[in-house]
Amino acid sequence: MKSAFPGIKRIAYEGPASKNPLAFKHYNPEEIVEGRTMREHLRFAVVYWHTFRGTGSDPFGAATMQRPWDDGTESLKNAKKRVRVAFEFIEKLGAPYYCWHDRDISPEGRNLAESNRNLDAIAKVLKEEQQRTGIKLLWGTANLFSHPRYAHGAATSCNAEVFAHACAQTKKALEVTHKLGGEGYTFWGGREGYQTLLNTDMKREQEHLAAFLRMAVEYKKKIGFRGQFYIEPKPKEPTKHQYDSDSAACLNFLREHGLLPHFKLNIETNHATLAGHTMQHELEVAGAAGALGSIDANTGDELLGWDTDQFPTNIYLTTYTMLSVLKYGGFKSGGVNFDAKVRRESFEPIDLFYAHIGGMDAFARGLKIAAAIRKDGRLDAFVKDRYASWDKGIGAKVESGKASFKSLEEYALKKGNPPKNHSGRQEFLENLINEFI
Ligand code: XLS
Ligand code: NI
Ligand code: NI
Repeated sequence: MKSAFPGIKRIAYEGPASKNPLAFKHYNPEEIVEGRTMREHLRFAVVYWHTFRGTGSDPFGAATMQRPWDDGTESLKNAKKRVRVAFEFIEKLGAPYYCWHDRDISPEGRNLAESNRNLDAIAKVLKEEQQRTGIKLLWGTANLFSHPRYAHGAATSCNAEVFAHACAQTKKALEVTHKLGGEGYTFWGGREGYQTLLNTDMKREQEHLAAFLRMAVEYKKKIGFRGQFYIEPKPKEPTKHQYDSDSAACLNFLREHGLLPHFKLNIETNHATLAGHTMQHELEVAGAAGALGSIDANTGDELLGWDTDQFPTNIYLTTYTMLSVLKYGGFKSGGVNFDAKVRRESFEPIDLFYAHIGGMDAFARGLKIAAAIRKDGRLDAFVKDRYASWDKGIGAKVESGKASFKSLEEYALKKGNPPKNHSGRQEFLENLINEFI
């Protein structure tokens, strides 16, 4: 097959002084940071759906993307060709992983059996390309939101027939993920939510969602799939309210249904913004619960209220993200997955390279800056010192469970004077971060 990206060679690390737009300035896969290579820390993944299926269409206009290798049809032949192109791209970029939805790699058939056969045919080509290049599957997932049958949701549909179909589709997607050596599987509740409570039995729908996930856990064990399960929080879009609205809601749901041991979270930057949180907040909530699994690296536009899925280039964002990731011990099964799309106006194939190179460099810088802040130690020391009153005396008594309202009243009465506080020093700390950026 002839090259889809002629003239583009494997993207190399050329260092910060390079002016070559097709080179890494900061992502040096072999460079050691905190005892691990950058490749091992960041575990970059390319998403199949935006990068190879994104057309650039929006509610106001038609497709804009120039993809000369793609004939625009839903044929198996075209789907197979696309796989070769995808692997040429990922290999030239030097990303070690990729991710897919079942229906963006292979066409939906006239019925489930035909869809399954299509998926098997494509999985065969994916396997060949994985073996040829050494590129691995970070996670797979089922698209349970595009087809009209999922208009009312999939696992939370009011229609039990649709629920059954969604389970069958997920079973197959799990098998294919397993067959391709996937290191994880993500559940994003595409349309699992509601548009209006007037027609919705919320409790019943959530119980169905739990039943769906319970069966997935069961089946995972049955087929011996050892990859990590993730839930990806998102508050809205396409529905008015999605049940997996943010990290806290997901954790509560998983705990309520006894599913927490089987899942971690896949946190997406733009979803955090839509939930009215920062990425750092979402990562800290997940991390504190031991559930920080993976990230969908993108960014939203602060002035737009929807999931714009832009490539991340903001160094503060990547620094804060990597500070949290390092704090909770780094990625195990997860990685930095670019769930991001080039703008509609960036329609040439080469823009795909610029976008990913920029995202990878931004994360490499974030990683290096976060490691430098940790090595410096002043930030950590400040936080530790801020809570010093809990390390001894009355604080230690409370933390060890040896205090009561009565004993604390006695203590406070004896102390008499109002307790003395120290400054929170936010501005001082913001300046400290800027020393490293
Ligand atoms: C959509 C989600 C989706 C998941 C995978 O907003 O980010 O792309 O990552 O289903
Ligand atoms: Ni995502
Ligand atoms: Ni998203």
